Amino acid sequence: MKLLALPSLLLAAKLSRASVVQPAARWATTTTASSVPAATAASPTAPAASPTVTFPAVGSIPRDFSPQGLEELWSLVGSVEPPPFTTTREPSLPIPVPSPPPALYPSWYAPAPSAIFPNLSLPEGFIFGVATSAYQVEGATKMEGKGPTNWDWASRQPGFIQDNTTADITDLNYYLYKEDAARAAAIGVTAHSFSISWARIYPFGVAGSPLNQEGLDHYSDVIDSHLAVGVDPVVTLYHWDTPLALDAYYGGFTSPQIVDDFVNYAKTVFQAYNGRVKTWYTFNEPSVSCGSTSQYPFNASMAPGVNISTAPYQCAYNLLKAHAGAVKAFREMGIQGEIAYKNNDFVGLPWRSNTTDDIEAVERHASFGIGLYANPVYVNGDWPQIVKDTLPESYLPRFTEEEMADLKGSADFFAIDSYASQYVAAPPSGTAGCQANMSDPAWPACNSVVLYDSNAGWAVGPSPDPASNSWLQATPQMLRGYLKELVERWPSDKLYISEFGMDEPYESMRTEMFQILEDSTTTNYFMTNLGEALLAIHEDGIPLMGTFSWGMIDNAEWNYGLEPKFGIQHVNYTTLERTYKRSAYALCVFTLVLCFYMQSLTLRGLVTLAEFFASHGISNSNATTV
Ligand code: GBH
Repeated sequence: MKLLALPSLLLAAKLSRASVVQPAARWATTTTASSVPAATAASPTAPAASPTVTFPAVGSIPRDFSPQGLEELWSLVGSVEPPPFTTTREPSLPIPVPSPPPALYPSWYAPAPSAIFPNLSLPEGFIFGVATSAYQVEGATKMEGKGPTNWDWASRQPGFIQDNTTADITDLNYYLYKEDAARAAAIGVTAHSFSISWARIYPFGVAGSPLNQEGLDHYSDVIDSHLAVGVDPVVTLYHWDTPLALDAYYGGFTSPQIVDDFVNYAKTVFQAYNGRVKTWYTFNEPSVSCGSTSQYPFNASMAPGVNISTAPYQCAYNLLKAHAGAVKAFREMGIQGEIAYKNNDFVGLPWRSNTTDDIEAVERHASFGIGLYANPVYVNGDWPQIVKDTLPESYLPRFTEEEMADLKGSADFFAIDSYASQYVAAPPSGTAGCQANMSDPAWPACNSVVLYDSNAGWAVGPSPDPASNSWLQATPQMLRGYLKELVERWPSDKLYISEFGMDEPYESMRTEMFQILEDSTTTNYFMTNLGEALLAIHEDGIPLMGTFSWGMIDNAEWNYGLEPKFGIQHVNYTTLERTYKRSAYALCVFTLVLCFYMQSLTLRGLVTLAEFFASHGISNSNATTV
């Protein structure tokens, strides 16, 4: 199997790989189907490959909440590129939606799903959402009183962002949110899941520090602008961007001090937007951000007594308490709507189905990948047993009875960023041997993800852009089993796919718009996953009530920069113009032009349109022509 030719990957610690979750499937160094892949070969975090960064010693920066104090924090970041304009742009309405593309395949090759799924409809109130996050789309990094964040700082550290871009401007959604909301509405999207940047609300992060009214007003208008076009705002409080002040003051999420500061921020936001936002998330994918605390360059700031081995687990403990505290406040304040956090990762299938150790590896993967956060919240208030059996208390603090009581039930539904589900294998030393040996390279999770089968070495599914090759594949055939495992292990009455999507292979290498917009791999990813989701609802009884496609627009993909293209809309980074890709059309559900398109492409039959429209209270005879 061909190795990726991306040597800088080794340097630029991939944030997602940095996850504590699992030492990742290395893309195979061999196709020998029966050999177990090395667990953590060439770790991107290898100290030799990580340039050193300078960050002031934790606690050495005084808590100076004056404008000069803020400038001092910004000086840690360095210069920031100013946006090309600094006022909110009013879109001209209606948004033009060009005629849809022709069918992807001849009908003998891709039969209409309506023929395959007769009379299946989506449940009433099903949400067709899109998703983004503040750092990835907003830009306007230093505008309107915002404080610097960990990512504003990290994106300037040597070798960290693979394509050397920053997110200083990215999509400039900070000034273009009205247009983005209207463009989402124009293709039938019913909700937009976005995040609020904590440092725009509290530039210094801490409770008792100055509130930035401009930031609070900004998101208020973002929310109103969505409501005005019929797109429900779904708000995440933390999508990996910590106010840099908190890293400087006490080491961010590796310090217990973060708990009160997060709850203070959460309360401010709840109060401000109560009644207008109906679905809330405290955290996005906590295992990823906690995993990154021990990774370059974020490991430059850790709380006293915390080291790179313990940081992810100290973070998990603090973050869960922050989550529980925010949810407690949410309920005490009588805030309307529902709240949860966004899970990531999957349970997976044993790589060698008849191998006990791979079956055990799946359990370890589930426990370390999802259970570390989801067991406390959805099961019993406590860490998974496998995790407790592996990690001593010096790594992973144990919860008090009171903490457990606060955690248990601290979510109203279950949200999963269900990008892919793959195989899981035991490490070469075996799960038991690995668990007992703290110096095993696969310790503590002691499993690895494998992206190809154990028989002939075939991929689990089509590959994304090479930038995401290390973890992502289109795996729709795994989705039903994946969702069943989630519901069985972490019971809830309602499930959302809070993110799913794919970066179109090689899109960044293309220059012609007609080629860029033809994102057929991504289109197939969405259509096949949605078809399986529909079957999961009907045949497996999964209480799935919404899906959120990542991303609403192309955006800054963390340490990969602007290169990978996850958007269902293209963004021209010179003009900032957005253009719908094929995948956006395929996802559309409401607009009549596009429903017409649905007759000719894969989304047709995903629902019986007449039923779908009726269940949404939309009566239009054109809608019944399918
Ligand atoms: C989401 O996370 C993010 O929420 C979003 O911001 C991002 O833009 C989007 O995905 C696309 O990447 O390297 O084998 O250790 C993606 C989920 C979870 C993917 C952790 C990588 C680690 C796998 N990520 N996962 S591995």
